[in-house]
Amino acid sequence: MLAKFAKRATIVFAAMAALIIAASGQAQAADAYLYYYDLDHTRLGYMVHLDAEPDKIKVCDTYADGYTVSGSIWEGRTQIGSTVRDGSDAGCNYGTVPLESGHTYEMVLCWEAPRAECRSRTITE
Ligand SMILES: [Ca+2]
Repeated sequence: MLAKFAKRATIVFAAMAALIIAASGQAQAADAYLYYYDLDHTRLGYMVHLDAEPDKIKVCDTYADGYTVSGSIWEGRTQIGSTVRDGSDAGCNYGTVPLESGHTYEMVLCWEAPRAECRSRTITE
């Protein structure tokens, strides 16, 4: 009888531990970074999705070359919020992006020089 109770208690505790892990994983804010390096491995800029309420993006130009960088968030072909640009002044620029939990988005960071490419990564809110 005691052994049976102990076994059942163990199962309950294991289930509770799993629940706690799942809950803390969901509640944990996870900021996502996207860096833009050129072919010489020079960092031209970066973008961060700040996983707060409301969600924000931070865009930073880190290379004084006369070109800005721009960051944006996309869900498929739909842009969420506005494009945030930053030049080579001090500090970074911010924008608010209304992201919904459970959705998958693309962070896109572009170097605004002629014929430059963009970098991107997927995030799940
Ligand atoms: Ca620049």
